[in-house]
Amino acid sequence: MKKTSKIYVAGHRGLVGTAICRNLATDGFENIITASHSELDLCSQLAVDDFFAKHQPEYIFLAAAKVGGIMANSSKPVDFLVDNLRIELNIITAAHKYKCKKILFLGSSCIYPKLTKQPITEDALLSGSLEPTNEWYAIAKIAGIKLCQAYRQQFELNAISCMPTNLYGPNDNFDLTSSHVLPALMRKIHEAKINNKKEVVVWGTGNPLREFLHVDDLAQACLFLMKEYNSPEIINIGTGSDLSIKELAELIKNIIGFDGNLVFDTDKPDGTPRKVLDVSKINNLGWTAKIPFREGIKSTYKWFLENN
Ligand code: GFB
Repeated sequence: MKKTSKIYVAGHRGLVGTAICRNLATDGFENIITASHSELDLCSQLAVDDFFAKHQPEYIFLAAAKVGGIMANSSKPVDFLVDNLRIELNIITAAHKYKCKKILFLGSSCIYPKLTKQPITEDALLSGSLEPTNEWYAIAKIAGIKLCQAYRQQFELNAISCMPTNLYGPNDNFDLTSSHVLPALMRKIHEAKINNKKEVVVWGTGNPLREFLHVDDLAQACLFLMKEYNSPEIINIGTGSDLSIKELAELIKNIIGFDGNLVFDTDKPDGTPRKVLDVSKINNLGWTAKIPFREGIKSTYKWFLENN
């Protein structure tokens, strides 16, 4: 990938897409193409085809997706399955048709079985049953992986797939009905503090274990893979360490400076009990996460205060 290469970032307004654009710009890439939802509906095959015919991108970061936390995933199965299948199919098909040089597809750690061995190695894919709260999203993402592998096998498209762990950072979604846990707890704890509340409600038991990666680390990993990785096999991106939701809530309380109590709403789902990725494959290739968790949460909180 040259500094002048034509690079299309699909999903450039989301958490991941903004970070990829930011990191591409910092690294001196000067020919980045983007299109907002009103300019290009990625669920429309015709629109995507026209866009590719007009712009002929050489490299594609496929970061566009219908995403959300545990409640959004389980309450909108059609949106999570259909929108994601359409987006992937339209873009990967167009990448082949318009002879793009390389495409990076972003999957998710939720593609792995609910009760698989931890830390999760890439070969756990399709070795067991999925977590029911996000199986719709997971099935769509698995289809995206298989599309990349199929286009590589049949047509030699250089399509690679990476599996990021749970992400956080600037431009995250802080809407309490659709967000992931980290931005949700940040907002709830912040609002409890400024409104002098005595407690904050945390969904589930607080026992599930999750791994969190700052989205700037993810973006650097994506750039690294676009330059260095050319295999049909999926590759994990994460830190390799995790903590419980209760510990996460305590950490955010400490950073924000809230000393009220945590109340656990066990009517809400826990989801998968543990989801920590084995990242030895990408580490051995030469990439590791750099942003310490506490620093990442602090800078994300600063962003939240400035932007919400
Ligand atoms: O981040 P999250 O929504 O998704 O929830 P998953 C993680 C854990 O945090 C669950 C708990 O055990 C939630 O019950 N939690 C506690 C909360 N309080 C809250 C809260 O206020 N909001 C939210 N959202 N959670 C997602 C998948 O699973 O992981 C997606 O649904 C995606 O498909 C993503 O793959 C990476 O980690 O359980």
